[in-house]
Amino acid sequence: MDDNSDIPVTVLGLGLMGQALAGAFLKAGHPVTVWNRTASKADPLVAAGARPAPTAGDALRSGPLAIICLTDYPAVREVLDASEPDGTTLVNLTSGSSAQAREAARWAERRGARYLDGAIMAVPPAIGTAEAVILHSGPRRDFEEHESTLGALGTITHLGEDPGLASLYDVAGLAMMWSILNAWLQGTALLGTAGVDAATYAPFAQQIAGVVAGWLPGYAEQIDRGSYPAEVSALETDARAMAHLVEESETAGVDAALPKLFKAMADRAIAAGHGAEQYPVLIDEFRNPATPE
Ligand code: FVH
Repeated sequence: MDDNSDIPVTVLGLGLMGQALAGAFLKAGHPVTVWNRTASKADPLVAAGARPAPTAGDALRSGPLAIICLTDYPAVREVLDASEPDGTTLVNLTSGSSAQAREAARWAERRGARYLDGAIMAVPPAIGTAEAVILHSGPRRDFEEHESTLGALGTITHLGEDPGLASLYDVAGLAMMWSILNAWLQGTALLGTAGVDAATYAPFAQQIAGVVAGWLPGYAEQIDRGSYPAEVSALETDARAMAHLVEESETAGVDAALPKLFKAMADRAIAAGHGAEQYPVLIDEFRNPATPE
């Protein structure tokens, strides 16, 4: 029971995630009002003590804090346009782009509501535990006012005043996740052609991922300084190893598109004179996309 469990909380949207969110607030002892387009989805939560609201507008009027978690931002606007959220602090945990988050914040301000955006970096079963990382962006005062209540959902963080930050961190985190998984699949497919099964390679891949993760703080310093002295390895050395990866993949009949992308970006940086610098110098290739041929 958190120390302000008498604060009422409204949850709009009772899909897989919304149900978990409402359940966590109930478990923390808050009075919870719920609304969902398909009303029957509220039934298990009502049985657990939640109050069902007949409309979203009625739900929003039931307290100072409303969590909304629908499929996408157009759905959020559809629901909120039909209600008067003035005075309520809206915490939008729907996935979307930073542009959609900033537009939603402007829309809420025009309607007299306070708006915090958020990105859930967890699956429904983790909600209510420390493993559930939830990133917030928007006015710090709104975050701080409701921090204790929102903390019932998991480990929450305020990233900054720009409402778009949570979405940007979300997609940046997904970029890390998919890049690591795709790189692991590339290696697994390659080793599979030599009879090495995925379970055998996985611990080696985990060890590599951990080593590379350790490099990030030092590489980040180089990027923020704009200076990339080759303390560990020069980009030209990396590019030669990338050529080996392309060659091995093509010889083994494994898709070489990802290795070729690595090599193409390194070759562009080398052609621009950065071959003797360290790997993070490639940030400039990401910041200045190559013009499509
Ligand atoms: N589930 C997960 O693991 C991920 C984890 C990371 C964050 N996502 C995002 O959370 C949003 C909701 O995801 P969800 O898994 O709860 O999605 P569904 O189970 O499909 O529920 C969708 C709810 O949205 C309602 N809804 C959709 N369109 C409308 C609309 N036009 N008007 C009103 N409500 C709408 C839907 O209502 P109903 O179909 O039950 O009547 C559900 O309540 C999402 O952004 C994920 O990316 C989850």
